[in-house]
Amino acid sequence: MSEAAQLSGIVLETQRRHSTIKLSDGRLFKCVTKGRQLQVACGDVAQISQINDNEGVIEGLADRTTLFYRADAFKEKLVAANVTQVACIVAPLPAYSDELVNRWLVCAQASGVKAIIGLNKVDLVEAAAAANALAMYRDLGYDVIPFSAKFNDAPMRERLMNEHTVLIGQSGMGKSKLLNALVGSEAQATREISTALDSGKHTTTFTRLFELDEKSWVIDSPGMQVFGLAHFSRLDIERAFPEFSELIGTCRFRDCKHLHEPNCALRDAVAAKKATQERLSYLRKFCSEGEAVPHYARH
Ligand SMILES: Nc1nc2c(ncn2[C@@H]2O[C@H](COP(=O)(O)OP(=O)(O)OP(=O)(O)O)[C@@H](O)[C@H]2O)c(=O)[nH]1
Ligand SMILES: [Mg+2]
Ligand SMILES: [Zn+2]
Repeated sequence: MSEAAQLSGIVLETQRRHSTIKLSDGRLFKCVTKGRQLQVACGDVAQISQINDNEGVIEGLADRTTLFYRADAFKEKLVAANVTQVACIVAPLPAYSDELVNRWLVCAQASGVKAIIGLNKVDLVEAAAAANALAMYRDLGYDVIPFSAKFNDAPMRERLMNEHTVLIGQSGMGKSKLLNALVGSEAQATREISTALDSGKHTTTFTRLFELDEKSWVIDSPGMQVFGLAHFSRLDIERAFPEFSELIGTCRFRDCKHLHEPNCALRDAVAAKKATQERLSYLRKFCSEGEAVPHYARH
């Protein structure tokens, strides 16, 4: 391999086989990925060979500390590599999906990544009800951080320092607005809610990494309406529910699906008000989706 192939840098942006890489000296390279096997994600550290001053070829990727991605029976979609935390961004308006929040929390937990919940738009009167609804996540051990990307991003900013974070959430929650507040410029386009909802389109169309300082970076991602967990086994998912994880394996039947089986430890926990029916329903739903996936689609 030539000496030039020793160059390595962080992936700021990637679309199919085209990526933008930033070297540690600040130089930017537009790169194509070599071969069809390699899947590159924002946050990856790529080894590149140089074609000229600003173009290169991605030859390989450094080992990842973490990989956050979604998958259904047919395909997987990488979201971010090497993140230390996932920040689920929700807002009172437009209304957020509680099920999606649960999917992200489970995905983060099963991927070994810390998750936090950012409640944006606390300047709106509707925020109080949203804060009440989110209190249950605090009881489960997740930090819920109320903030306003428009008027006061400080509570969130504080949580992003010295971390590698991916902002994740539905369209219109204010991820890009937060990103812009953090970097102090209109780096990412944002759109008024009414127009965003009317058009049914997402404002941010691809994932992008932004550095806050030497130790901190944040990835802004497009709004997501679906988030499959097909890459996890039943056990991975069961263990990703903190209130149920220690009970797994203690049901009367070893292969208990926690539906109608007698002496189910999870249902007993719900009956004893140590866990909620909603969370048990999510656990059942996420597990059954995984089991519907043909075996060959799994790794
Ligand atoms: N009132 C209020 N509005 C906000 C706040 N933060 C963001 N918004 C508005 O919410 C709308 C959506 O913001 P975006 O940042 O584009 O949302 P997004 O999550 O990036 O959406 P996608 O890119 O489609 O995923 C815009 O109209 C913002 O002005 C806030 O703190 N308060
Ligand atoms: Mg956006
Ligand atoms: Zn059970």
